[in-house]
Amino acid sequence: MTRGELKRRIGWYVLAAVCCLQAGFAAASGAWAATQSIDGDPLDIFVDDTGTMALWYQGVYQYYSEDSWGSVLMFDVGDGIPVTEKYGSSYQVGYGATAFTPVGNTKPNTWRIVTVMDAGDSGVTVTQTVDYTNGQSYYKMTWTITNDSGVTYTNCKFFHGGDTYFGGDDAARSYWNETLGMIYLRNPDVSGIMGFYGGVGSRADRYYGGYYDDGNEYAVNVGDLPNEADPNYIDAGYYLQWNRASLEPGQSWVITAYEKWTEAGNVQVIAPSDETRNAGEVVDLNFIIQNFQEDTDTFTLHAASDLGWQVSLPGGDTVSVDSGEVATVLVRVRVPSSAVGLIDTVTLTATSQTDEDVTNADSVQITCEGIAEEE
Ligand SMILES: [Ca+2]
Ligand SMILES: [Ca+2]
Repeated sequence: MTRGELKRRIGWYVLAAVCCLQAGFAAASGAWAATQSIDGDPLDIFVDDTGTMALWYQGVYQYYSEDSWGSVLMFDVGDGIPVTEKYGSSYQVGYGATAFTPVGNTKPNTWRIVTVMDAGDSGVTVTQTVDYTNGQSYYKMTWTITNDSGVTYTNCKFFHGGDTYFGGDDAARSYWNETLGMIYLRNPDVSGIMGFYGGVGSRADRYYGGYYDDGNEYAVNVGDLPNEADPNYIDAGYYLQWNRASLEPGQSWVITAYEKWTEAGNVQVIAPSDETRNAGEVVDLNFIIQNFQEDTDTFTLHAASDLGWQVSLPGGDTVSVDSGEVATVLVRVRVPSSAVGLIDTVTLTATSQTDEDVTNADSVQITCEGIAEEE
């Protein structure tokens, strides 16, 4: 499918999305029954009933044609020479995937969209949950892939990605951060970064950043991403891939991922994934500091907890980073024994010692579960 065809196909949807955003009302037409939306700030998120998504950050759409962002699931079936079945969101159908069969698309609360899709008549169901905490510059995606059939599927692969736009200018370059397992973009004149990464325990097995059409070919047709990010390619798309050897009857495969945006700046702070921990635990968080200036610089670090939990910087409160390079900064957080049920936000700020206007911050949420200690 060409971009023109794709654009015409979704034209009604885009128009409706924009109208809805501008008017600020919850649409109730028949055409809208299949799409759910989260009206937040700075993010607005739309999900259709095959899992294709549109998203605005600070009022600017972030994927080409506004909704070039979706999932692909494939697995092998049959003895002897197996047949690979490939299912995808409506966005990926143009590249050769069979569309997921919509089962349900609901909004259990203001900040969550749950989309249930069948992979044909295989008995495999994908439940995509999108969660957003209003005010944050990231959102969470959870895919629960359940095999309700009586047969085992092998060589299971799940992809999510598409054609990124980013920051009002379709001229983003892609990079890979090995520490965070994050594929990310820069659009130097207009933005900070836009990045996509697996959650705790869900690090992606493979990645791709570069020519958007190649990304779709790798995901849908080749069936493996090449572990490449091409920073020379402008107009990038990006993808992540997760693998699982088999999915047996009754088993579920749960994958989590986040996508995030940061403010423009020549230093970037990138937080790790959100964590859920028990009361009384010590959590070590590895933040990334990246220096996009032309010279080596030293940054002053400041870690803070919204709820006043004890935070420290075991490696010291400054870090020196060469031009274009990254450094890892450890932030240690002690979860109080009295914190059960609370969610804290921990923020690391880095500020240049040569130019205090070169500053950036990013945050991570720690959810405290577990049994409170006996008083
Ligand atoms: Ca909004
Ligand atoms: Ca692009």
